[in-house]
Amino acid sequence: RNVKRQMACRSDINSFNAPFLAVFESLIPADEEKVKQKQLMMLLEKHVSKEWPEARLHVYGSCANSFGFSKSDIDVCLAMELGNIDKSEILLKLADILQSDNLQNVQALTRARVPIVKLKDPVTGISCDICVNNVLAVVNTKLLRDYAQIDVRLRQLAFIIKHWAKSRGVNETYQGTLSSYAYVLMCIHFLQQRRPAILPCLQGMEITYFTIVDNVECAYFDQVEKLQNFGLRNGESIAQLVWAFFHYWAYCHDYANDVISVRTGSTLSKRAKDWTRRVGNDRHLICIEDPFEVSHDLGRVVDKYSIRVLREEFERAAEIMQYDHNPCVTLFEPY
Ligand code: 3AT
Ligand code: MG
Repeated sequence: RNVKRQMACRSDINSFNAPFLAVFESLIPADEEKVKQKQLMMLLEKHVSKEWPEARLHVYGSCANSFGFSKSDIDVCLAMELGNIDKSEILLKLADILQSDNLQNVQALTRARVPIVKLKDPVTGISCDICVNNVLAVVNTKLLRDYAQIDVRLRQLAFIIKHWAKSRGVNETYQGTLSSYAYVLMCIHFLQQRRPAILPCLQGMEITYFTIVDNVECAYFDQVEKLQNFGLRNGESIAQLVWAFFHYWAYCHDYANDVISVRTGSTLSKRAKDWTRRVGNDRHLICIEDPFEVSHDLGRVVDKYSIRVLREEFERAAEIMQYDHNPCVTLFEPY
């Protein structure tokens, strides 16, 4: 542990490109599903605009950031001026309105960490969570979507990593492992670190997109159609990248001292962020800086026990990528 193991990649690695791409393809939602999501959004918009004409609905999370699997729930944000009205009041009212349409299981969860209305559309079978004014999540969704348009290998890699994390039970924030959002940031960071780089650092470039949300400045270069050739100098294949991703998190990342930072395109020291000791429930055992809310460590859910689980899973995956005869199957075996 903690030793930087410089393993050379197996010589037959490229024979696994086709099977990994097949895994990726099998997880992409079909066009009909996207159509159904739009229909449900239109239904929600009709109800919302009748009650709150000034309000806007935004899709965020995996249905909008281009990292969504087929059959994902839709995350929706209702954005509106609240004045001195309570969020719970809005959510209860919304639940009431939607209940009267023929939606199923409409439930207002007003005491959750992020209060939401949950529902299921009986026509399409799609489930949906609606929150109020979580606008930063709408902006970080755009950032992820913009990164995905620069090089297809990000979307391929992130699908494979999310699928691995879900199969291995390490995509459960309530059990101290990481969110899908955190895994995608780990993929972006990793591709920014390749030499030559496969992804740029959008927040380090000329600002073409700017907004202030909850007193947080969000600024970056979003004309990603101009960056289509960015990653071309690096010819690494998807199988090589999956191998290197697990190698990096198993043997190369300095868990004791480093913070990964997509915002700077690099790593920062824990000392510089004052993330060296436990404060309340934030233990900082694996540090992933949120690109906009920079005081927010997405690894804060990880505890003494779950960090071991995570690192053992990275090591298992690295070993499989190095030695297994059939990594595209073994990697995703249920735990
Ligand atoms: P799944 O396909 O549902 O696993 P997802 O991308 O929808 O992946 P989540 O459901 O975990 O991910 O989260 C929905 C969105 O909420 C993703 C991101 O825009 C935002 N988000 C999630 N966790 C955080 C966080 N800790 N800080 C800031 N934004 C977050
Ligand atoms: Mg989601």
